[in-house]
Amino acid sequence: MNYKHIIVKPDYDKHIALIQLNRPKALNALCLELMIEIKDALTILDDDDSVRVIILTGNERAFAAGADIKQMAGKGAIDMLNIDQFTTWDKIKKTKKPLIAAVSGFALGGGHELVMHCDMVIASETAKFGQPEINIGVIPGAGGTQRLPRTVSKNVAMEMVLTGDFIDAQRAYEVGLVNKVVPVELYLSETVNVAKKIAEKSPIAVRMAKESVLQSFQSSLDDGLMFERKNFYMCFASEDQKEGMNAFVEKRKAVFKGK
Ligand code: DAK
Repeated sequence: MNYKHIIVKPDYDKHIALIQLNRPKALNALCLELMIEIKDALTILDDDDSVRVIILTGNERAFAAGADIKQMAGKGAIDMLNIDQFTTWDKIKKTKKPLIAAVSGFALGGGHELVMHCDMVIASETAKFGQPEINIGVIPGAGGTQRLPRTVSKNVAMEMVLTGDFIDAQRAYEVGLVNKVVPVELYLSETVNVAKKIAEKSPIAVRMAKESVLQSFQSSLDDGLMFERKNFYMCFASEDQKEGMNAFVEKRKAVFKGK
């Protein structure tokens, strides 16, 4: 899997794939080509049965400092409409496997929106999160105004979106934007530790669980409960359910095959 703006390691660790954004000179700004590469890589990894968890990361200085402002600066509304970036972003949103962001340095604008497309976030102490689009005369365009208030409080979302101020890793942890903050030298290895735990579970149950949690953001409680119920029953169609419950009864560790 050779790309220009990202590095992809399908077997970074057992059942764990890694996508690393790789435009360091531009702080990993998300040019259109980079986003298409992420979409392509995710499509392949999501279909690869040997991959159970996907990690998305940048480098120590930046996860991503946002969409590429230099690429956007001269565009008009119809140009933006015709570029139709949502085909790309929607694919990221629909990734079936767990996506974990390993964030160090800047995660800003579209970079932060990309982080919010992930299912969990491990941050280095040096991470900085923000929606600074307001400083350049626009607003978030890849879900920031909608996902942020669903993740943190309305007031924190307003603060970030209206002032454009960055928040540091500790505050991001306190407001629920990240799962864990670790020293910078550990942010990737700690993400792998979390990914390993998930990779040992039944991939079918993991998929049902991810789908069900995400469904809670777009349905009433009763509709969501019905969705969960169907996914719960679906697990009983898997060999993994038999293996998991038999292993418990037999006092041994379950070995899940994703079948
Ligand atoms: N775009 C392009 N280049 C960028 C960039 C960006 N977002 N951020 C940084 N760079 C480049 C700088 O231009 C500089 O390049 P050279 O001048 O050396 O060629 C290099 O990265 C290093 O940056 P600095 O010299 O500025 O480094 P500093 O440490 O001084 O400052 C900074 C770091 C992150 C505070 C600063 O670079 C900065 O404020 N960057 C811009 C952050 C920002 O405003 N981000 C939001 C962009 S708007 C959509 C999807 C997504 C979006 C919209 C729609 N659809 C699906 C429709 C997203 C929009 C955005 O993200």
